[in-house]
Amino acid sequence: MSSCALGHGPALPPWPFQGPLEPVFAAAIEVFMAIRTILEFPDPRLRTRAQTVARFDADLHRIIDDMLETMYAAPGIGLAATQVDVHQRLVVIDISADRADPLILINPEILTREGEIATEEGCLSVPGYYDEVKRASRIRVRAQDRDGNVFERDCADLLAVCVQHEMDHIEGKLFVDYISSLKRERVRKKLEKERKDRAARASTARESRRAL
Ligand code: K1U
Ligand code: ZN
Repeated sequence: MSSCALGHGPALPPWPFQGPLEPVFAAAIEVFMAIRTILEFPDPRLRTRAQTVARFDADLHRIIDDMLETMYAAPGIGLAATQVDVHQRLVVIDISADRADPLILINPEILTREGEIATEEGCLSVPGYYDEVKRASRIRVRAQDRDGNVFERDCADLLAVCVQHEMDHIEGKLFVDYISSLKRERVRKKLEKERKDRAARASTARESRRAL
């Protein structure tokens, strides 16, 4: 790791940050900005089936707040805990235009499904890829809120699609599982190449800083 010119610690990486950061900077960003790293396909951790949330405490509230901040910053209209490597049954959603109407679903269950809707979906864990997926157009969901209170909600259209997409994440399922294996393999190769290129650029940048 290169040092700061005053000898107080590691030198700041060039802005904008690209690729993996030195652990000390990644930790500082997590503490001060609470934006968590989103796992990308084909990371095997995205295939984990999440555990039931049992404790509605300050740790859970911290994860929820970080997930909301991460979703708004991405930007996205939803985020599942699995995507930030937290394997608990927790999702956050906000499809509102003013980005000020968050819906938090803990231990969600779909009680009823009706109709069908085909939507062009995206995923923060599959950046740059969009494809049509057919899902139920109206669902009734039962979940718990951040304090553990049980509630039920009817969801339609984009909200219904988003809830189903996020609930797939906590089962370890991705929207690319609904497309052909040929397309999925193409997406996997492209994202693997982008990840390797990013890592190589970060390594070159580290070497250059060391040489200074
Ligand atoms: O789970 C995720 O990865 C988030 C994903 C949710 C989703 C999108 C589309 C259909 C179903 C579920 C996203 O938010 S992708 C980004 C996106 O759709 C968007 C971003 C900014 C403004 C509007 C939409
Ligand atoms: Zn997703």
